[in-house]
Amino acid sequence: MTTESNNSLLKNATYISNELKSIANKVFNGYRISVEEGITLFEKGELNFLGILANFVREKKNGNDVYFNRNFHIEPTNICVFDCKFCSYSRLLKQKEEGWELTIEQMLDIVRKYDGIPVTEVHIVGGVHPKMGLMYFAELIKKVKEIRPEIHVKAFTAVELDYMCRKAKVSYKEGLRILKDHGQDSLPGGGAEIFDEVLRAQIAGDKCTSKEWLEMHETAHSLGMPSNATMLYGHIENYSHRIDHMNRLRELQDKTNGFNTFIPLKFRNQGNQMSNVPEASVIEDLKNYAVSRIFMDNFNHIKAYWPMIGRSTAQLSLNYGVDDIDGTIDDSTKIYSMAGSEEQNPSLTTTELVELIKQVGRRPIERDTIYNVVKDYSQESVLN
Ligand code: V47
Ligand code: SF4
Repeated sequence: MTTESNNSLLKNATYISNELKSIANKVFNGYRISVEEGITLFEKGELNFLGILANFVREKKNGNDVYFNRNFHIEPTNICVFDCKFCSYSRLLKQKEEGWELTIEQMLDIVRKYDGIPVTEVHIVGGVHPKMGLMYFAELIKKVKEIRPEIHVKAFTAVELDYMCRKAKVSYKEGLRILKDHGQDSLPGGGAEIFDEVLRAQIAGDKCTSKEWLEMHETAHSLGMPSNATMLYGHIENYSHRIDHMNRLRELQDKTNGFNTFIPLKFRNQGNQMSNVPEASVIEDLKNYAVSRIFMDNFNHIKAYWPMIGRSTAQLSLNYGVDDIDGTIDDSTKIYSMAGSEEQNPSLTTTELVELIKQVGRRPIERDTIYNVVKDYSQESVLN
């Protein structure tokens, strides 16, 4: 729909309040909405109204394209010095027998398993192990690159990096420089959780602060390492907390333009200390994607992490602002399966992922980590 047709549709819609109409006007005319307006959208915007706005922004930025990439995950360990209340995955060092610790050789075997398979990215994230330090991981990355020189290494959340730098007694800049020199290309978006300091203290007590998370990403961007950003939602936060979180990211993006994508992560409540907190509904998930798309006007992409929300909601999300459904993953990403994700053994072949996108009338585009087009699958009839 054009801006004009959207504007006239709204003008005549008597059931939409003037307050919402004025926000819609801003969106259709390309203006940024304020923090207050973001909260109003969450509180008063009905799902279909939000969907029209979010889809307008989504199609303006990314047309009919839906991105995915071919990647695999390495989770070095689930031993963690922290004890986030929402985490179902981590084990303390004293519970070592319930956890895992991969050796460098075991991790390199995972890389070798993909010999001859055209993956473009390896995603390395795990618990914060007290004995796996900066130089250990720098060596790992160097060896990964020796096996697969062209692969993009997206590794370590700001939480893991903050701990590594502290232990090694180096600044964020020095630590990231060492990892970059050993072959790390970018940072994933994890560890952001919710930036509000009061809530963060309650659910993610002693790990790096919001300020430190943002500083790590700012430093990475200054070194030419792009990153992603996440937000854990649907737990004890309210709408103001969500918009505050997004606003801090929007402000940093204005400064650095180093974020590739924003990934809302739905809180799952199985097997953790917050199992008493009910999970958000699918309607809430879609509202959250839509408001994220509308509010985060300087982020090019909004990603739905399909193993977490499941294939059907991932398909629906493509009409509510999402333009990326992450990767074809055929190993077990345990951080979600242990928390009760929709997909217990997340695995989709490229053919299945392409079909999932085509089924809802969008164009499947395989991308690399920084959104270069690897292959346009929209015209493919026989898929590999
Ligand atoms: O920071 C942990 C989340 C994150 C639960 O950058 C949970 O491309 C829901 O950040 N319910 C780590 N979420 C994973 C992550 C990620 C995932 C996919 C792609 C990218 C990317 C990054 O997982 C943690 C935390 O927010 N998490 N436990 C749970 N119970
Ligand atoms: Fe450790 Fe990350 Fe789990 Fe927190 S979310 S306990 S930092 S693995």
